[in-house]
Amino acid sequence: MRLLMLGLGTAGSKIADAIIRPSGSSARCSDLHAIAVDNDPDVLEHLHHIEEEAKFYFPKDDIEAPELLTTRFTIDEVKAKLKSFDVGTHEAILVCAGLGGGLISLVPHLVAIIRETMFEPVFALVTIPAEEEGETRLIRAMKNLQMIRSLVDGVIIFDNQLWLDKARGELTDTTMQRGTGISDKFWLPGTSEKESVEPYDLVNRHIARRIRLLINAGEVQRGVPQTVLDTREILNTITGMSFITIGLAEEELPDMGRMGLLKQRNDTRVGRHERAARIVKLAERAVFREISAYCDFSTAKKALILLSGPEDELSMKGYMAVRKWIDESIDGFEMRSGDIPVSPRDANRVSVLIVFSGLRTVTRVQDLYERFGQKENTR
Ligand SMILES: Nc1nc2c(ncn2[C@@H]2O[C@H](COP(=O)(O)OP(=O)(O)O)[C@@H](O)[C@H]2O)c(=O)[nH]1
Ligand SMILES: [Mg+2]
Repeated sequence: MRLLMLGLGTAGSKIADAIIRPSGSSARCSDLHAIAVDNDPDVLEHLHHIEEEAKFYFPKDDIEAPELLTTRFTIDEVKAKLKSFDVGTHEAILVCAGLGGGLISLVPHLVAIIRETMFEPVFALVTIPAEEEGETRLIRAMKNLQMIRSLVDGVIIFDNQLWLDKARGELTDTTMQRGTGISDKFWLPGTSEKESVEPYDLVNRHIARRIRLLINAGEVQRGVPQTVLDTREILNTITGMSFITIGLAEEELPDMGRMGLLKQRNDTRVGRHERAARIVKLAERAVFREISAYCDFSTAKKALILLSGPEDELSMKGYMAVRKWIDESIDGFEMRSGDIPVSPRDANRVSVLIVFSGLRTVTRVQDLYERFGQKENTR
């Protein structure tokens, strides 16, 4: 998918940078562009993959005062950058931002500018703050979520609480078993290992992996998929669909040296069963544990299932079982699915990605409304 990302604030910029980062078999994608806007020059400096001329500094105090000339000044710069792309260069726009932050206040201005010049759908990718950030931020996040929901064609929600907990757990595990490099453990081929990985960096990688798989699905693949998913179908699943969540579970396969043995085993009845069961278990994990934000997916209007991995491992039986399960579980009738066969040399793991859209709410947002809805009205 030809995607233009707009990263606002620290969270948004870092997430956009993580998405655009070349990884493993998928080299830097020329169809992917990102712009970053932040009030922290240090953050902008440390974005490694977004081009220098696509980074914009925005003075901190000016955000709340869009009428200020200095505010207009930066907005105009961003506008010029947006207009520098030829008409039709992109198929969708993704605005990334942390709901508890300040730069998210620019969304109305920026979305208006995008709508002036582009007809493509505009989505938001947002993070809900963690509990430790305090009540004020949580309340602001709820207000911002309402604001953003009415402006864009769909909101992909990531819950920082859920993902920070996971990231901290993963980092503790890795420190305990020194020797396995972080990059191996988190499947970051081709990246030089950092001295210390911040929990947020890991969260951003989890976010990026989900988005990258989704946008790469619509591309021409090397293998021949049994069911092709094109960009149009992916966009159809999420456009006009309010809240969206994305689950992803992956399993590494035994290493290459044993592939021959593995292949023999695959051809047996037990092997076939195991491959099907793996797909089903991964799908369950994607939905119940590794989802961007917990939600009651029985309220989803649409869903999308994407399998990827070495061709021999993508069990048709498992795939059909997952399709049936999701189809029967969601409220709506629109379910799409497809697969991306990859060469075992490129990626020796099986992934199951599931998107739910048209959700009325997600569990954590519902919880925040129940706790703070009253206060929000009185503030
Ligand atoms: N996932 C993720 N969330 C972040 C990151 N940095 C900050 N956040 C979250 O985003 C919210 C907004 O922070 P920030 O982006 O710095 O706000 P801004 O720069 O003022 O727009 C915070 O309340 C955090 O919940 C990050 O790197 N990754
Ligand atoms: Mg910031």
